[in-house]
Amino acid sequence: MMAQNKMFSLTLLSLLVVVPACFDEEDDKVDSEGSEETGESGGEDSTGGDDSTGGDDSSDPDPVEAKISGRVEVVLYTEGADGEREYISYTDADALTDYDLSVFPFGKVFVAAYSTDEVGAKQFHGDTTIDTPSIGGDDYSMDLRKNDGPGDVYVYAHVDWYQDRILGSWEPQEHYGDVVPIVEGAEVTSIDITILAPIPYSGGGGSCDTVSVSGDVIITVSYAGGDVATFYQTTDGQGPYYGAWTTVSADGGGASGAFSNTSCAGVGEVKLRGAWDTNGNNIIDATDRWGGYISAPDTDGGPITIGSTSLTGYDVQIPLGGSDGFSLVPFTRLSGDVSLASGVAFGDATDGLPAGTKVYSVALKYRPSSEIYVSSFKTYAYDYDSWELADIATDTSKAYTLNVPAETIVYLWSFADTDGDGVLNEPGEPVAAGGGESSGRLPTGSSGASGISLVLAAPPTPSDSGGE
Ligand SMILES: [Ca+2]
Ligand SMILES: [Ca+2]
Ligand SMILES: [Ca+2]
Repeated sequence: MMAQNKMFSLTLLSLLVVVPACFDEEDDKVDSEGSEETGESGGEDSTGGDDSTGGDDSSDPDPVEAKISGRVEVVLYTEGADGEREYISYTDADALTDYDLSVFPFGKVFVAAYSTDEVGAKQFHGDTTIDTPSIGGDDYSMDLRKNDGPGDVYVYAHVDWYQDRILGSWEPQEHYGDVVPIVEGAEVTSIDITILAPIPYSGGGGSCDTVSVSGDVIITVSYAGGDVATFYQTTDGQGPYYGAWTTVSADGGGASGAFSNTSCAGVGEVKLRGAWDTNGNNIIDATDRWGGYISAPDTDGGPITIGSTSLTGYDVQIPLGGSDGFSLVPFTRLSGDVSLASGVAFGDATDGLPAGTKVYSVALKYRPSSEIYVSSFKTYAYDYDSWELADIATDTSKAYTLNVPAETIVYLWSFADTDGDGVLNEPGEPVAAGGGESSGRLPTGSSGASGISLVLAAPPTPSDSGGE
């Protein structure tokens, strides 16, 4: 394994889905496909001759432009002695770390909208960067251009937890909990995302003998500014480790510069990667141009092995083939049904729930420890369903479906708010934990889970006939 002084063993790690190079089409020039509809004339539109009238021009859909806005907040968690995620405020976390948590302790927050094409490749349609995020969250707004026409997009946010200006696969990220439909001219608001982040790590890495890997970074496409980061990834694409930044200079049709990365000796087999800050937001993100170590021009050199001596002459080419960036973690779904342990209808006169009850099924971000306020679901929950008793009185079960991030931990619960005060898990109020553990802990995996029954235990019976 790798020298771990910067590695967190948290399960932020994402499933590594390859992100092929499908970046920034709209930046400079419109390249080949997706020609413009934006009045620019220009594009040779081969196929159909004259515009206007045309009628059945059945080819590609017209690009659409839209705007998405919302708010991103980074909230903290800590892990209890039993390894369960627990909510912690910045103020309380301040006492546990050397960092000053009276100010936002992490780097920039990147927000992007993307969809996946028929072969699973991610296509980015818009992005924005919050340069100086705040405790308590920040508003964002981004313009989208979707060259493949109307359709659904995913919106996600990613924070530079390590402040190395490279967004990594294990840095906290979160998707908005549903797809966002995009049509021409749409202005979609309230796409709010809460990123769950571990409190800053204050342990220092130990010292070690260091070695370096050096060579040239070569950008082989038209260069219009922006620095390059070189770094290591594990052979399955997680990282970065040991990033270094290089300034490159225009050179022929592209750009080049010398880089050197220093790491502990004996790191072992890694991928040497390079990424160019194409969009100029001063961090490496999913929409930038990525590349890697080459053994010859345009030839992927494969993994390198970092042992006890420094390596020289290792060139990095950007872009390189279908070089992937890092994974994005889409959401998945948890589903099942909620019922009463007594097996009767929710509104059953003797063993059902009292009038005015509201029933919830919720995927929490933290282990519930005491009362939970519905009003704080925005912070505490990934998603929830709820029902008024009056609407489900004759049902014996209700199906729920919750959108949750893939490859994370959720705490799946059902609550019956029998006094309808918006405070759940109060003494005497029925609860049910999903996932087979008393905490309701449930790894979401890559594809979620279905058929999870949440059985609300022992509804308090009106004290006339002490049931069972
Ligand atoms: Ca980072
Ligand atoms: Ca960038
Ligand atoms: Ca209550």
